[in-house]
Amino acid sequence: MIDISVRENIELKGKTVAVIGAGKSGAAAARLLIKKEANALLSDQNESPLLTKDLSELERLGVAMEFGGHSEKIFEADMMVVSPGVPQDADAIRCASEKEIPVVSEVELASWFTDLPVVAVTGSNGKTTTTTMLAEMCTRGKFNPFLAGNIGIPFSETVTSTLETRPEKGIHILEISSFQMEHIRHFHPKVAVLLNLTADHLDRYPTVDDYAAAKMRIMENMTADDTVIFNSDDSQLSAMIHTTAQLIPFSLAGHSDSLFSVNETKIYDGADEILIYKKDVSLPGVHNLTNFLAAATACRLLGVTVEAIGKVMQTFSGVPHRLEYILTLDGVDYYNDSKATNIDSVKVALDSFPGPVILIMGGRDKGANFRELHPYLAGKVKRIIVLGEAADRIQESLSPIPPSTRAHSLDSAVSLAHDYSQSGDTVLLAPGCASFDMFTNFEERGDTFKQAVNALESQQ
Ligand code: UMA
Ligand code: ADP
Repeated sequence: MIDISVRENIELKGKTVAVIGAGKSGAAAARLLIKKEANALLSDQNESPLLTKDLSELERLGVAMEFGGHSEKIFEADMMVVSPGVPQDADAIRCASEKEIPVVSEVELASWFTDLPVVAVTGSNGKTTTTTMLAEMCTRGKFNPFLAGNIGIPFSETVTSTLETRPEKGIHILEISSFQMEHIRHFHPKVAVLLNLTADHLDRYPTVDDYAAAKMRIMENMTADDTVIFNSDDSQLSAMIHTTAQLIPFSLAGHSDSLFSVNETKIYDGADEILIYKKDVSLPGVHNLTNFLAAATACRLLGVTVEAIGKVMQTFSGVPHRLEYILTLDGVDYYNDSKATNIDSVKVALDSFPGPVILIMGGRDKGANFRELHPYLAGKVKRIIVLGEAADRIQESLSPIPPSTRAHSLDSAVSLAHDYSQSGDTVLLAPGCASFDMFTNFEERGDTFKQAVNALESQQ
């Protein structure tokens, strides 16, 4: 077995490490292990998890692989690395623990091999947006940020890229999910950014408390030399914070310890100088102001200038599929919020527009309580167009106010929205559901929506 009790003494050379899950994280972890002269065994329950390109590259590097099930070989390993998608109660993990094989997450493994500072962002909503804002502010502030984590780039991949040369002003900016925190031991961000906490992933965790506890492990190894930046407007989140690290709040409501303050029209920096007029902030929605404050607070702490921060607030173009502006046609604005896959993100999307809104909703039902949307629809949403597996339940929960229409494809939903709209309206795709009933993922759903909207323009 590998002794992982002291980070600095961990030695992988010549040891065998089983990597469970051969998605992006597993493949990147295997590459890192080979760099560290370990023997990597990549194991997946699925028959063909990897792309052919990855497969042949890993074969060339000497990674042993088994697909279509986990064999007994994984229990002969000296350590186990787990991909985020593998649940804690999976047989492979339970048995390894019984056999006292050390089990670590992919993010934990990667963290052993970098001394660059880590800024880690977590929360139930807004992680990708805030992480991307942060990286852009860091770049403008002359840092060399390495963006990774749940955003789609495994931490092991960026760490491997920094192994040989320690990049000047390098900094890891990580989007962190609850899954990635499940098997940490030493993972230790210099700065943790906590955005918000609402129920999510209840298909993986028995209770909301279990989900929250996994997320809050981000602070587990932080000390008085580190900083936790948190949204003090979120009382549920604030109540979960127990740490010896320094605490810096950010707040729209106002907090005496926050580095920025906000009034009706402006955002001020610590010196009470105007940082930016709200009307000049590049993204719509109060939630995006919160995301900007979170990113700005982390960046001030790192030494990024207020000028650089203000500039990004003004020019940041957003992340595709998150309240993404597409075009204006006949005076109607079209927005793609395909990543709004839960009720909270639909609420913030609706809060971002004065109305009237034509809302396109539906997809795979995750059991959400659509009735919670009633107060957000009233007086604002003039019609809902529903589609997908959740269509009936949405109609039952929300009708008769506002009126709703059933569409059988996203293309026809766009065309119906166009027919119902008039100048001054906003057409918003904010499904409040997963995409898997009709699409491979939320990106494909958003792209289909954008194509249909662009087609409307070219038909004119
Ligand atoms: N598997 C096994 N044995 C098991 C269970 C699963 O072998 O007992 C295998 C599956 O067959 C599959 C692999 O494990 O081939 C799945 O691994 P994975 O889902 O971790 O795949 P990755 O491609 O490595 O993606 C992961 C994250 N996935 C999840 O957290 C589910 C990606 O987040 C992340 O971008 C990526 O690592 C890079 O860090 C995705 C996600 O949906 C986007 N995240 C959740 C979210 O945002 O809500 C948390
Ligand atoms: P995550 O990475 O946490 O899923 P994203 O930045 O991808 O977050 O955004 C997911 C959805 O949540 C989008 O619909 C987006 O408009 C919405 N959203 C973004 N920031 C916030 C926030 N601070 N609070 C609530 N919803 C948000």
